[in-house]
Formats: sequence, C-alpha cells, structure tokens
Amino acid sequence: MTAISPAAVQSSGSASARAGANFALVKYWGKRDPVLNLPDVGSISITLDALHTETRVRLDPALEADRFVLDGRADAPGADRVVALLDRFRALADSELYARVESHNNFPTGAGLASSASGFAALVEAASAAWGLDLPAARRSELARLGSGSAARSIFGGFVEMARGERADGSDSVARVLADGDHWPLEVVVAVSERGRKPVGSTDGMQLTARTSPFYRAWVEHQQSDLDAARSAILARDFERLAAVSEASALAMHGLAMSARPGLLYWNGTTMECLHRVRALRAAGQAVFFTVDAGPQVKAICLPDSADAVAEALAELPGVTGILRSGLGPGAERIA
Ligand code: 2P0
Repeated sequence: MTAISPAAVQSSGSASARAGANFALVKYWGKRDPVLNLPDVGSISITLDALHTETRVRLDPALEADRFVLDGRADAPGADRVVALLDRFRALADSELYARVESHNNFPTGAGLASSASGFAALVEAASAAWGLDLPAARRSELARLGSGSAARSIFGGFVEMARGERADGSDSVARVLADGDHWPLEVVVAVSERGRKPVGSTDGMQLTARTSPFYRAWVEHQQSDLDAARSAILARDFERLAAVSEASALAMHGLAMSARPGLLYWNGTTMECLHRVRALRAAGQAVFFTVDAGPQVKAICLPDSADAVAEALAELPGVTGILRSGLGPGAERIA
C-alpha cells in the first residue's frame, strides 16, 4: 500500500461513520493468505439499511494507546484487529496519534449477523476522515478487508461482489458494486433464534475447515460457477435463479464447515425449522429463499410483496425469539 502525499493530509481529528451489515448470497469461507486476510474465493452480497454500525474515531494527543469501546464495553473482543487497522492508518497518514474509537451496533454482536462487516467498514470510513485521508473506494475496501474479509463488501451499497484477487499483496482482493439497491429492491427477514456469541468465530472456523476438510479444494473450485450464476441472476432480476444458487451456496458452505474435523455446527434446531418453512413458503408461491451465516439465524430474502407473509410465518415458529427486517442500504458513509 502506498502512502498518500502529506499535502493531502488535513486531519480534522474526529469523524463518525455508519455502515450497514451485509449478507452474502454466494459465501466467502476460506483464506488464501491469513496474514493479509485474502479470501480463497470471491463472494456476492447485499448490503442492508436497518442493521448497521455507527463508529466515532477521535484522535487524541493525550493517549498513549488506542481505546476501543463497543456497545459501552471497553473489553470487547476484536480490539487487537481494531488496533492493527489503526496502525495502518497511522502509517498512511504519517501520524503518531492514537485514537478513541466508540462503536455501536443496533443489532446483536457476534451472533452471525455480520457485525464485523459493518463494524470494520464503519471504522475505515471514520478513521479515513479523522486522519484526513481521501482514499478511493477500492482502497477503503482493501483496508476494511484487513479487519474482516466480509467488511470489504460493506464499503459499498446494494449488490456487491468481492473479488478473490490474484496478487500476493492483496491490492486486487477488493469489492465493487454489481448493482445499486434500487436496481432490485429485495427485502430481508431475519429469524433470530439465539443472541449469544457463536462458539467458534468465522476466522477460526474457516481456518479449521481449510486445514481439515477433505472437500475444501472442491469448494474453492466450484465457487466461480456460483459467482457467475448469481451475478447474472441479479443483473437479470431473476429471482428463481438467484434463489437456487444462493441456497446452494449457503448449504454448501455449511456442509463444508460440518465436514471440518471436528465438524462445525453453527445451526440449532430452530435453524432447520426455518429452512423447511422457507422452502414450504416458496412451494406455496411466495418469493423467498434462505441464507445462513456463521451462526443459527436464518435470513429470508424476499421480493417486497412476500415479506409480510414470510415474517409472520417465521415469527410463529417455536424457538424464533425475534424478527428483524431490512431493505437494501447504501455503502459506508460519514455521519454528523
Ligand atoms: C460471508 N461469512 O461471506 C461468510 C459466510 C460468514 C459465513 O464472511 O476472518 O468475519 O474476519 O475475514 O468476514 C464472516 O467472516 O471473517 C463471513 P474474517 P468474516 O459473509
């Protein structure tokens, strides 16, 4: 990564930003380089408006170390990754200042709801502004990726594709917009069945999978055809084709994770009930499909006319403790 010229550095010292969570329709699972956090597969996601992180970064000459507070907790997990990312910003801005970072998620943290994605995207946006760095979007995506692979996607709104990239330095492992949210205003219904942190985080889970699953290479080799299918379904607004490839990708990712040794079980019993209910709703004519990330919550992706019926049907399942709803949202942006 090259430093920008000192003339471009006009530090305002303090900035706030908001970024939406994103859910992958074609899943990322596995790294080609764990140090630079380079994915072994590309991925395609939608960015949400209703589930987001707001982060404030204040540079403080009185500090001798960075301070990170997440949802009021000074001991939140992930502080080491936050500091590592702030080190990158100090290097880019040629600065020695430490920062106070206050971050808030408006949804449960670490429960398979993509809080690291919105969190690191909001951090990159706020830190860029606080240090007065005017970085292109692809560079911000690259920086967000260093915090969390999925965060590279939350820099952008709507439908987003993350490239695996080929370069060893990771400069081509960045996300880009496939289509804006108004291209196809999908709605998302999340069936929450557990609010605690998942027992095995995504980073450890994907490393274990890559090391021990006998099916890992097949997963990597198959990914390109799923990416091609999902991209063309999105551009053509073909719901049936997007449903087929998205459910296949989610199930393949979980099958792969289950085939690690020891196998990773991110689902609970309610997860399975929700998956069956989504399939039954689709068979009955509703435009809905599911995806599931590294946790038990089921995300039902719907056409707008089906969203109310899907939300009602999932809410009545035993074990579903809450329903979250969202439309598609913008990329990470500064807020006052
Ligand atoms: C995804 N997930 O594509 C996949 C599907 C979870 C399941 O990206 O190690 O927190 O920080 O790069 O981005 C979650 O993994 O992992 C994730 P790291 P990240 O959304």
